[in-house]
Amino acid sequence: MSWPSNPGDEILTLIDREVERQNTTIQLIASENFTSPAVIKATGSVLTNKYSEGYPAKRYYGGNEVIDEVENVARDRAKALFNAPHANVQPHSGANANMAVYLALLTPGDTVVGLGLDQGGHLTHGSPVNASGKLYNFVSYGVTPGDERIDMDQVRDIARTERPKLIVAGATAYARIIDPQPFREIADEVGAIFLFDAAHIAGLIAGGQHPNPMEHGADIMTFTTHKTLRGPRGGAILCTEALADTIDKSVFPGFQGGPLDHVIAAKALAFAEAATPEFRQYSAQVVRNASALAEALVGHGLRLVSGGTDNHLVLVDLRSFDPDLSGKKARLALDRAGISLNENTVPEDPRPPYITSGLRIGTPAVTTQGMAEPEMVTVAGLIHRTLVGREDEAELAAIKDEVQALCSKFVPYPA
Ligand code: DSN
Repeated sequence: MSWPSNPGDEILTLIDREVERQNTTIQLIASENFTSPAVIKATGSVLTNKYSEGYPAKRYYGGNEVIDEVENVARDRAKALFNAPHANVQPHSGANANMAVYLALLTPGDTVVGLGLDQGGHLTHGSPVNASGKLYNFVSYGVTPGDERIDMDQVRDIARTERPKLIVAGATAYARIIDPQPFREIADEVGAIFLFDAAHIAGLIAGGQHPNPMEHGADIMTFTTHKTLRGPRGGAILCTEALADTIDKSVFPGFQGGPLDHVIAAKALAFAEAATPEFRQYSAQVVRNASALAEALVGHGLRLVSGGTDNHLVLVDLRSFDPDLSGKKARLALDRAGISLNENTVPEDPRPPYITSGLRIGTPAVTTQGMAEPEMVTVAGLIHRTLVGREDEAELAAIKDEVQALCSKFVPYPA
């Protein structure tokens, strides 16, 4: 047979351009990473051709003998990596993983407690614009105005008053360790189920840099596989044996159709990579790099929410640096200088989420490409120069040249 082929198709050209962009600019989006060639190979494999609704040995389609093995390997590796009794590796994303958990455990209108979006939480933790906030009665907790750490007294007070069915821990823009233990104690006191959303920090947990919620009382842990964990884009759910059947039924047939078998294969490869001593060193370096970046940014006069970081990211509050500089304006200038990151709300942000007063800066990707503390000092200097010189196109072009020179020493995907 002959396949249609158009080597000049603009999409192929665009893929080449994106490789070039990733190789020559600095990736500081805290939820991004560079995947290994093995992970990329699996996501581009013929496993994408298969339909396998159901679970291993319980499929609705024939020809799944290979896929069954793939999914079993992925589930076993996920369980081993996080010391979890049960794993579901089918969620297409972290948002789907969370939604599947809610649909499994809650009835519309039920009360749930979670970290507010403007305090560092996630859309799926009850934002009114998300299905979670539309279907369920989410009551938000936040960070303290003082040290800007999660206010556990508030979590306890809200839980005692609201008697939620579910308590959600986890964040997308929070730079500190989240101790699962006090959440467990509060959940026990009010009779709630405890979900830890480890989307951002799954790789840090696997690498021993953050307490493992599955070993500290979480009933369920959802996570994404593509952030600090450095796997393909996707989600997964870990849970106790008691919840396994309910969770599985909620993912399929409750919420999703056929699994993405090529992605499940890539997840399995990433789980194996994350179980190595090299990955442990990598995740320790992610944290050291974030600390070095934090210190250097503070040295340039930037205020960090909570004053620093324990994990893979820092959250910069731009208001004291320059009241006229929104997160959005800063991000657009940094884009022109070849530095990719995202604007982010800061606690009690007076600006709307589309504009914001903050920047979220993460080190997972730059650490994968081999950058260490000295480069973080350089990167902080380049960020500071960009913020100061944001109206000066010549300065931005000069910074972009320096960015390119730096990146040329740490090329993630050489030709
Ligand atoms: N988009 C993810 C992040 O950047 O944190 C959350 O969904």
